[in-house]
Amino acid sequence: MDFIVGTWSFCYDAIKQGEEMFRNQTNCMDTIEKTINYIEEDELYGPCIVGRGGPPNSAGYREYDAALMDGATLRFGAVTALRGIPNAVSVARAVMERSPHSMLSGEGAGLFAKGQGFISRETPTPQNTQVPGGGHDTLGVIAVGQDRNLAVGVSTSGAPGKHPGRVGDSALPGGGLYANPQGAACCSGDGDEILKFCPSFHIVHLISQGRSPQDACEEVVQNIYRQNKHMEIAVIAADIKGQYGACSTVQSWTDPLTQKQYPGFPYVIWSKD
Ligand code: SD4
Repeated sequence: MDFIVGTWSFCYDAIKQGEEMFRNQTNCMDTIEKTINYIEEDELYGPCIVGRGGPPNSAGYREYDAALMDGATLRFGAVTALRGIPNAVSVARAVMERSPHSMLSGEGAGLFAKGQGFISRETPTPQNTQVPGGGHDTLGVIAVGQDRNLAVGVSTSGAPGKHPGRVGDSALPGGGLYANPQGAACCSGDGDEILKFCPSFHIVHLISQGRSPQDACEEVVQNIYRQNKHMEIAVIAADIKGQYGACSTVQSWTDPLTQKQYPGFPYVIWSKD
């Protein structure tokens, strides 16, 4: 890999853990899937809202949204409202690679996953979960490879206490993530609002027109902020030239492990140099 960029502080451990592998890894999809799986599988990261550690919906169980998109080919796979399978990004990848479809949802996504050998394993959900920053902790990862390709992936258990079947922005192409041959972007935040703005598509569109990722992120977040001053959104982006950017309306965040509060929106970058 040339570099990897991911949302939120918990991404640091996942990236650190895979560091040696990344140096020799050329496949962006493998890099993204492994990085996201690390957090999805770790209950320690409750109360962030990814995988096994995520908070339940209003009916008391977790439903996952996850997706992957490849920049060069626009290949895309997603699952939404998937129950009982925390490594949802791997199911999204299976949709992309082993089905004729791009997105599967709810019960149908679960049936597909079972058919592909994924094991349903619901773990107990925490009581009275306090999610830092109102629950905006979706994990998004962008990888840019030495072979000059790039890809993006996201995984979330979604807004805490959401209605069963609710789908947020995270797994929607153009909403929570997008990639084309020039750039990639993903979001975290209030998905019921974010999906109205297609921010990931907008950012990548601006990158395709020659804007830097930082510029593109700022323009899109400012544009959204002008229309809605109350929603939380955080975006990261990268381009094929190896530049990255980020912007957010997030005022502060709480470290899920230490419960300490910090200003702004944290993101993590790993670069081979
Ligand atoms: C959702 N966007 O389901 C997700 C939640 C989230 O950080 O934070 N994201 O609305």
